[in-house]
Amino acid sequence: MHPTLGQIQADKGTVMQRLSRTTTLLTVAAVSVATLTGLTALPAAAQPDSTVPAQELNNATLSIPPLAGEPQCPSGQVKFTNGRATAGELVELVLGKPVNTNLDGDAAGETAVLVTCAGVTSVGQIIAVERADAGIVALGRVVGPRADVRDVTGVKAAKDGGVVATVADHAPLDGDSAQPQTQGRTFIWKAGRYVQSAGPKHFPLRDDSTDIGLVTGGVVTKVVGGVVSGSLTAVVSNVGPRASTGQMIVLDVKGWKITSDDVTCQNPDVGTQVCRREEPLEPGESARLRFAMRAEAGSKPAATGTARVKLIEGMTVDTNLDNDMSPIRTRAA
Ligand SMILES: [Ca+2]
Ligand SMILES: [Ca+2]
Repeated sequence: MHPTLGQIQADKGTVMQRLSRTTTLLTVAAVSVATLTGLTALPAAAQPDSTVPAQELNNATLSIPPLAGEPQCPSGQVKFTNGRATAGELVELVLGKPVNTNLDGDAAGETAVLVTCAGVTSVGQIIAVERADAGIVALGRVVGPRADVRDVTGVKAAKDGGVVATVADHAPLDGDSAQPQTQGRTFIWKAGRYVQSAGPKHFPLRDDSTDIGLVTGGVVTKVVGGVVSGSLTAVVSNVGPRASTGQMIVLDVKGWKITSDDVTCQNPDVGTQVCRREEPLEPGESARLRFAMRAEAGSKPAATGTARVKLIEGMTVDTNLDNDMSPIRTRAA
């Protein structure tokens, strides 16, 4: 990725990489390439292959980008052993088979690998690395879950450089009835970021998909007997085009105890509150929900937070994540 080698050396690096993925065979390969191309063989140390073999990758410390909405998945500098990194009893990161390819304009090879966070849910992303003298260099996330992609489940080298990622519109839970649609989309490194260079850009509309959204109102708080309280209104809407099933509302505003008469909230303690609304919403229909917020005397509750709506998993799929989140903002009367 970093243009430190000359073009000829870099070209050789790519040929070498095609000839062999193992460090042991590289010296032999270098001689063969030099012989075939008539180039002068340089000392092996001067022309390192910048791809990273599976054995080395599987036991390395890698820089793992965080997965949005999956705080239980380890991120940052993560040490892998035999391709796995465990976080608690229920969550682990699992490396797939690494793919050697040329992600960018420089001819040296890079390595891409699928990193799956497996637990109650299973969500994948593709990261890229290369080897430099100092060790394995992180080249960032090639593709991960985002608005139109919920999951990444595979990676292979693209014919003309880059990688073909298998992306899915749905990350299944155990016992889930909504099967993901998958597509192959090609990504390359261009002008300082990973961009899609081939393959479909959107998923076709599913039979079981719709678009649910959430809008919150401001919270005006008052203090009575040292207790701060306020009322939060959230409107959940079904933009359509199909009927939704139940919805989950996740309220994240630290230091507040949140209750509701309109929905069933499972967490009585102060912190993230998860509430379920089981009633379906027809296209165009919305539901106004009220939540009571309360903070104990002397506590320091957060002034702001977020509210998010999700469809109860496994029944229908929300095709648009951009309208799922709304801020919680409190202010004193
Ligand atoms: Ca390259
Ligand atoms: Ca939505």
